[in-house]
Amino acid sequence: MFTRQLIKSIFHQLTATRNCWPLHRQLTASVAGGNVVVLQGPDLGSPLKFPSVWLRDNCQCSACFHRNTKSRQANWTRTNVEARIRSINVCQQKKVTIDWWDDHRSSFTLDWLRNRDFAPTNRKRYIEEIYRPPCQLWSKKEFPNLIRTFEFTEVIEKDEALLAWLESLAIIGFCFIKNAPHDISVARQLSEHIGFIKRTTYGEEFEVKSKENARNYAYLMAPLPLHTDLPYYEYKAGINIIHCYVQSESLGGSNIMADGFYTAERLRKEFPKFYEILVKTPVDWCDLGEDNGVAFHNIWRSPVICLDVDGCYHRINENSTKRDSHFTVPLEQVAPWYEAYDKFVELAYAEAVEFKMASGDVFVFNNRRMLHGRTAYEDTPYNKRHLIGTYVDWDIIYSKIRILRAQQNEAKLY
Ligand code: OGA
Ligand code: NM2
Ligand code: ZN
Ligand code: ZN
Repeated sequence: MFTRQLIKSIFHQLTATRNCWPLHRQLTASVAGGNVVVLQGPDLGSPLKFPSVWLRDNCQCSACFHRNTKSRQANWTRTNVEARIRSINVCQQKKVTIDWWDDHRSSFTLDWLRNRDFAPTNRKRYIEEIYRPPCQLWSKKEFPNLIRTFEFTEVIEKDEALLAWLESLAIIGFCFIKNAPHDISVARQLSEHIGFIKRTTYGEEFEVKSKENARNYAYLMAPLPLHTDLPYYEYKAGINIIHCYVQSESLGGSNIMADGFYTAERLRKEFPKFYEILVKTPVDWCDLGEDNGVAFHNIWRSPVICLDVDGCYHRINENSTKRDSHFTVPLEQVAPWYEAYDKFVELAYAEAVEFKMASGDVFVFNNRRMLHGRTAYEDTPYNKRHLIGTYVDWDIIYSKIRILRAQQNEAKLY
C-alpha cells in the first residue's frame, strides 16, 4: 500500500504535505501543478508561491551557496527546470525543508521566502523600496514646493541628512546644498562622502569659468541652452554636483532647469507621434576636442528619450552644442525628427525654472533627467564667475541609499 502510494506520487511529481510535530501547525506547504510550491497559513494572507526550479537554484546550503561572498557556488549544472521534490516539511520555527529526488535537502526560513514572494505587490515593494525609489515628475508650477535645501556640514556630518539628500535627488531629481565653505574641494568632498567621483575626459573636477581658447562651450560666457551633460558617452555620468565658488555680479549667470522626464511625459500625452520619433530615432552625440592637453573623440548614438526595460524614463539626451552634424539615420527620417525635437525643446522651455546661485551654494541634479543651462554673463577684472563641478554615478548613489537605509532601519541587507 505504502509502496503504491510512493509510486503514485512519483508519477504525479508529488503533492506531499507533511507537518512534523511539534510543528508550526498553521503553516502548510504543498506542491501544486507546474512544479510550484505553495505555502499557506493564517499569518500569510495570500498563499506564497515559488517555482521549484527557483527554490533549487537558490538553495542556501553550503554546497550550493557560499555564505561569505553571498554567492551561488560555481556549479551550474545543478539548476534543472524539472527539479522534483520528494517531500516538503514545515519543521522547526517557520522553516521550510525540501527533500529533492536526488537526495539533496534545502531549507529556507519563512522570512527569507516571504521577502522573495513572486506576488505583484511584493515585487512592487522590492522594486520601490529596495531597488530604486520611483521618480516624482514635476512641472514648472510645482517647482517651488519641491525645493529641498540641505546644510553642507549636516550632509557631511549626519547620515540622516546624507540619506535625505540622496533620496530627494533620486525622487525629485535636484536639490541644493547651502553654506559650503569657500574651498575648491567642496564638490570633491561631497562626492567622496557618497562614494567616489566619476572621472571624465574633463578630469575628476572641472572648472566652469570663462577660459582662453575654450574647448567646451560651457567654458565661454555665452548662454548655455537647456542640456544634459555628456550625451556623447555610453556611460553618461549620473549626477552633477556644481559648487558655486564665485558667482557673477553681472545680471546673468543664472541657472535654468526643467524636468526632462516630465517634458517627455507631456510630449507623450500631447504629441504621441513626436514622442515615438524621439524614443526611436538615434542621434549622433559627439565631443571632439581636448582638455588638459589630452585629445578625445567621443561619440554615442542614442535617442533623445531613452526608456528602460519596464518602459519607464531612463535617460534624456539633449545638448545642442554636442549634437553632431553627422546624423546617421535614413534621409526620410531627418525632417520629421527635427519637427519632434523642436516640440520637445519648446515644451522643456515652457517648463523651465530660473534661479541664481550665490557663492557657497551647491546645485546637485540628476544628469540623466534634468535639462539644465545658464544665462550669459560678463566677467570683470574683479569678478570672475567660477563654478567647480564633479560627477557621481547612480550605481554608487543607489548603493549608498540602500546601505544608509539598512543602517537606519537596522534591517537585514540581504
Ligand atoms: C555646464 C553647465 C552651468 C553653469 O558646464 O555643463 O551646465 O551655470 N554649467 O555654468
Ligand atoms: N563640462 C562642464 O556635455 C558637455 O560637454 C557639457 C561638460 C565641460 C564638463 C559640459
Ligand atoms: Zn543545496
Ligand atoms: Zn551642463
